[in-house]
Amino acid sequence: MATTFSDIAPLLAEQAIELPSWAFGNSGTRFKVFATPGTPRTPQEKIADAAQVHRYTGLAPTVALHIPWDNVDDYAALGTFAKDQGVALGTINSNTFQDDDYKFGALSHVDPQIRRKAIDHHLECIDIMHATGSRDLKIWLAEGTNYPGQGDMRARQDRVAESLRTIYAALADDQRLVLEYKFFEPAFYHTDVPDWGTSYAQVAALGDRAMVCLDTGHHAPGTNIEFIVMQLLRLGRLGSFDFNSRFYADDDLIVGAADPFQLFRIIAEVIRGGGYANPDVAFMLDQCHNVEDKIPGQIRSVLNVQEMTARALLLDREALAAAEEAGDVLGANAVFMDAFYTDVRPWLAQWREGRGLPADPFQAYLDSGYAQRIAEERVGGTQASWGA
Ligand code: PSV
Ligand code: MN
Ligand code: MN
Repeated sequence: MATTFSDIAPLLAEQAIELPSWAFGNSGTRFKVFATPGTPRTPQEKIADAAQVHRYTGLAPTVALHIPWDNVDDYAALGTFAKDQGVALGTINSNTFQDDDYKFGALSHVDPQIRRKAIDHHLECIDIMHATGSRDLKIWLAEGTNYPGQGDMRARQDRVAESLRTIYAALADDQRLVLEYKFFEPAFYHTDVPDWGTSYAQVAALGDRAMVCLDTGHHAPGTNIEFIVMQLLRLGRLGSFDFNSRFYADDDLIVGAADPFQLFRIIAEVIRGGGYANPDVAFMLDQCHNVEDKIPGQIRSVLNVQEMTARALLLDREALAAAEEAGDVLGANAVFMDAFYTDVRPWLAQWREGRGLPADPFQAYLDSGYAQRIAEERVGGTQASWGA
């Protein structure tokens, strides 16, 4: 029997998407960062903005922090502040890419003292996780080389493994390490964790609470990302997503903007593999809003994820399986495409209203006057930016 909207309603109610604190700061390219009035100046203001997204969509109950960009004296108090705003603090992201010492690597550096410094930064992040009640430590390594021969790739890999072992050993039993991969940038010849296979090999050597983070923008163009999703779920190591979209490289644009069909295919595979509404697989955004307003940009993003999730949940799996088994190539593809082409927006609007949310969260936010208020109130101080 075909899946209906009422069948999927309870599953949709379970959706939770984590927002990155850095999405609320100003960002840009190496050519120019355009500032926006009302941009947060403190971690508290970023959290307050993130809470607006949750308030109008009901989809974004947690906010990820980036250390040291979100440094505060009292993280437990920051957690209480978040709670008062209606959200909770989530993943803690480490940062080993903005210190001169890390020019030639951090966890992979040849100098044991620099490796130690990078490891200690992660131990500090774990302390913060204790104060915030965060489960996940997310590590993205900006290390690698620019020229063949510049470094010994094998020795670097071994040093990353050893450093990760030390960090993993410091986690509490209910905490996880999530290792992100990226095939280029800032290093351009090789990166030390370039692909899901390397991330998998590294985390598998650590233990059950080490997982892979899949950032949708971190693959070569044309990569079949849903295949990677399938494989990591199959191996029990898909820990989280960093959702965003891209036309060219790591563009960090609004998820579902560049290729909604790819987002649909990814989420369909998550559902197929038991990763949907499964706390083991965290849905997060990793985006920057260079020219669009940030809060509406995040609202649009979580709604895009919700819409593609609804479509993917509507996929008639029985009909699909029957067509697949019968070797009915076009029939199977038609079942798949039917779900993708279903316009779920009118139904989602109604469903939201039934749950006490605005039918159109985007418009409700624009009408709320919040943007005008923060533009007036947040004068003086330094606006946050991606990187501060
Ligand atoms: C850099 O590519 C990056 O976008 C990674 O995806 C991290 O998740 C993020 O920055 C924050 O460190
Ligand atoms: Mn990322
Ligand atoms: Mn990235």
